[in-house]
Amino acid sequence: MRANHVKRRLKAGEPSIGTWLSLPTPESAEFVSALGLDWLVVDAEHNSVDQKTLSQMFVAMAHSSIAPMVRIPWNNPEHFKRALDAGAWGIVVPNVQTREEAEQAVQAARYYPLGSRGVGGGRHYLSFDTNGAEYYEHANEEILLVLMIEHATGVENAEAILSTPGVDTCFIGPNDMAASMGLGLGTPLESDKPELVAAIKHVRETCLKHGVAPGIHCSGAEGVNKRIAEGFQFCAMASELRYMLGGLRDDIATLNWQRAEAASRGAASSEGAIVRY
Ligand code: 3PY
Ligand code: MG
Repeated sequence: MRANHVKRRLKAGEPSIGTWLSLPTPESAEFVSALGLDWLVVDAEHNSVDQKTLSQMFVAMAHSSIAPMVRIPWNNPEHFKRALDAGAWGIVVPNVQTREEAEQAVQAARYYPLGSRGVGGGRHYLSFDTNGAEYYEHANEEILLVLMIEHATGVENAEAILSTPGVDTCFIGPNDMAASMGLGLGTPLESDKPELVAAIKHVRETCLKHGVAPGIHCSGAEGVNKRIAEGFQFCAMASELRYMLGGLRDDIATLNWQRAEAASRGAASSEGAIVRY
């Protein structure tokens, strides 16, 4: 059975870097999986990724050494079951705000005796390059459970959430966190607004207290470097969509012809016109 290198790195206190997949296509997943990142998270929370597309994206990543993960749409056992049975090595759970929600996520992510994940079907064992028996024996140890704290209530309850047995990693969503604190929808991911900085620091320190690897979404490589220097480990560099749009936009802006015409049509020329991450 393949070992989950992301889980091992995080347990050893090392950083592990990946990106988000926002485009619901196996082709882009395959291209990005060849770039040498540690992991990819298919974002099924904010994009039109259905169950079949998710499975096909995991299949497309399988010949690389990347860890295939998913952010499920919500903390609902059905999403866990189907994503794990499709072969996920890690599950990112949006917006966990209470201890009860954290416990519910652990229950859904782990087989008996740690949880109540349903036993059956899928291509889960193929994803770890093993057989069913070995998968069932080791799935609880190999699968990375990542709970997101991205709401002011989650920050208040960080102690209760992060002390829940079975939680491996906490991932901060700066956009939702800033929005829930009334700081606006356009707050940059690496904002220096004092309330946001204090909330992020509190969650990171609470992670360390409970042996949970702290993670956060970053706007790109510079943001990742900054967050790793602060002590974050599980860091996401934006998404493939943001890089695609950003690169194309920058090149369009250097064209001698068409630039004025594009601008007159209101084409994306400002940072605000590119996706948030
Ligand atoms: C947020 O910033 O709210 C996120 O969910 C990032 O993944
Ligand atoms: Mg969010």
